[in-house]
Amino acid sequence: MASHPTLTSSYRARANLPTSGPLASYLLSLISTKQTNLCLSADVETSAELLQLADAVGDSICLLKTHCDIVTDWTDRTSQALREIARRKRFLIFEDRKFADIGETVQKQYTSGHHRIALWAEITNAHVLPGPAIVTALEKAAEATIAKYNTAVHTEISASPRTQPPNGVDEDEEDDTVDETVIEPPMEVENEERRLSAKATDRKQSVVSVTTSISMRTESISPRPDAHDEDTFNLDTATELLRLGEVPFLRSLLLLAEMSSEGHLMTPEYQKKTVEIARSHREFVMGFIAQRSLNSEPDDNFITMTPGCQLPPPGQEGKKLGDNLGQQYNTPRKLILEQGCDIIIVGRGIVRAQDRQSEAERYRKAAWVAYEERIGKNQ
Ligand code: 5BU
Repeated sequence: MASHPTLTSSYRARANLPTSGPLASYLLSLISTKQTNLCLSADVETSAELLQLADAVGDSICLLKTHCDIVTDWTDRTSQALREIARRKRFLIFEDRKFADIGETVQKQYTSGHHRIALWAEITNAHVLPGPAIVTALEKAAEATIAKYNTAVHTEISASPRTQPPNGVDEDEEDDTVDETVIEPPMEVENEERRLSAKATDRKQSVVSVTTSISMRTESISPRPDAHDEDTFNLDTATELLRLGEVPFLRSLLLLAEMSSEGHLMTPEYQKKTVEIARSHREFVMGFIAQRSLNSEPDDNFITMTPGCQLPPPGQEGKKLGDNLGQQYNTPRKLILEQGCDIIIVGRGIVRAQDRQSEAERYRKAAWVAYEERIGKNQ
């Protein structure tokens, strides 16, 4: 594998590069703070199991990957509850939707329908098979979603008659009689404590149930987490997470450049074109799904996320693993250390374990040790 500076840089150093978009920067900082480059692929079929899994494994992951269309009873409540766990356990959500249609259609698939992915998943992915317009279309839809959200929050805050309370609802400010001219954020939250309705500024300015969630979300709109010195990093994780702040309400895309399945048709030529498309959308495209790092130009700082990862059972080290349906597995060490990948994506390796929480920790440690070895530990 050709050497590239991103292969030997720490996640934190990469977070602070100008080539990291704001969400990528946040994710890299989060990885560094939580010391986890593990993404859980939560391929379960009910909302209850999804939420239980997210809660059990949340501390060990930087990212949770969903296939919302395999959850039989998915509703807006599922996404709301998942977001709440993500906020509490601090991880990002990645819907593995693999868009692959014309621009007009993917915009609708991304923002509408039963799942309304753009409202709750910070990250999604796309094939570039239809050509580069798929990226432009998704980027526009993402921008519209963010703008709508920011307008809703901004209107909410500016409609407030006085300074927003630092924490929690100020009961005195509530006026339940006002429910006209409701401005809904894109994520409609039914929870009583998270009422986001605001009335127009030309009306009596007394409503506005400004809640904790609003104040935190508003702060998170700030584009980039603060850069820290490497040596402030001995503070404990909780303090660091507080300092990092909430996940910003932003959206980003991964391009599929190389699949893990046997005999996939993504040739080196296709991959090359995929990287070129990513380079012309650096703000929106944070990286690739691939089996190796594709960073090659000086400005490349793409994040490589890699499915097809399992630890072999004891005694079977070195054996080629698969699932008899085309999936091919590599170890965290091979993917992170030898192939230069940044985040391992693990599904059944964790989901089918008896103790998912401790198995997730085993994967987290294996991938983290491989990363430390790659960058030369004491950096
Ligand atoms: P597994 O149980 O660890 O094999 O699950 C892998 C997950 O990653 C699963 O959700 C797949 O849909 C997903 N995946 C993959 O396995 N290979 C790929 O190339 C891509 C996604 Br893209």
